[in-house]
Amino acid sequence: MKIQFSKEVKTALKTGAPILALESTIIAHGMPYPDNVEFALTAESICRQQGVASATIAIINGECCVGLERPQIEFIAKDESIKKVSRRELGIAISKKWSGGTTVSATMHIAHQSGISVFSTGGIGGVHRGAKRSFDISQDLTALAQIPMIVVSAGAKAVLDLSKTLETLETLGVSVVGFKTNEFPAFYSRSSGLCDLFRIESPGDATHIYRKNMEIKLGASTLVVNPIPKKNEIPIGEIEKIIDYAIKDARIKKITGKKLTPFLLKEIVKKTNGRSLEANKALALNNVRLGVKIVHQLS
Ligand code: PSU
Ligand code: MN
Repeated sequence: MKIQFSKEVKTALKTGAPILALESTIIAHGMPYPDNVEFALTAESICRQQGVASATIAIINGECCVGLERPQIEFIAKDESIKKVSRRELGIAISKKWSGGTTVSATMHIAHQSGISVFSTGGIGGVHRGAKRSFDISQDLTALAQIPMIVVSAGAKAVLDLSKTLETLETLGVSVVGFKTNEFPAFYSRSSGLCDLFRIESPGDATHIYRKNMEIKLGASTLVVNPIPKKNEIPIGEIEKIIDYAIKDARIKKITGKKLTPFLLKEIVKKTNGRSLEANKALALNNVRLGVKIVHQLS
């Protein structure tokens, strides 16, 4: 697979230095400009300060880029025509020379092909509410089932059916562990009421389990779920009404498929006067911090 590496990532790959993969749909479609640039640059600087190469992954003019230069980040964050590229669309994006943010599934694919084993995101995609009718289940789940990496996320996005998402992760054989919790986090909130997770206490626990999963040739990812910091959380009771409202609005406006998640996130930012955006940034950066510690343990 042809991959364009940044200087930083190329050097790290050569010397075996620690690398953390980061995605770009969260930049292009998950947050508004200029918050998204600030977020992306902060995420990268957290990595660098801790001696980890930051590998933000995106498609630029049909090239798979691993590690972006600042103008490329600005481009992904600003350009209105940037696509949302999932794993099944990677070949199309390359063939048609698209520029696009890569989702969790596409980012995992490229990271794995690059030899990178740890990836931090905000919240994974999953089973949408109303999936009984719509069949809308994110490719993120199948990618987690098929690609053996460590993925750090604040649970799955709160707009989803979290209980069905967790059940599906089980069906697909994904090894889910809670970082200092036995409860599946609900993205903006720390609790979901789903309390059956295996709890780990340290980044070392995560890497030990991942190594064992690799030894037994599990094939699926080790998903480390990391709750949003207390000071940034929006209690589930408060956010739930707003999510319900946004989902109803999406139904009325007939927004489906890959447009649905970005639409819901945007509506929730509007309805919370930006509080959900601050929460989203905080939880994603918190996952970067944990990802960095995990990468260090691994190398
Ligand atoms: N985490 C965030 N914001 C986001 C995403 C994750 O905090 O926007 C993105 C990821 O790229 C994920 C995608 O793969 O949302 C899920 O989209 P869908 O539900 O269409 O599969
Ligand atoms: Mn979908």
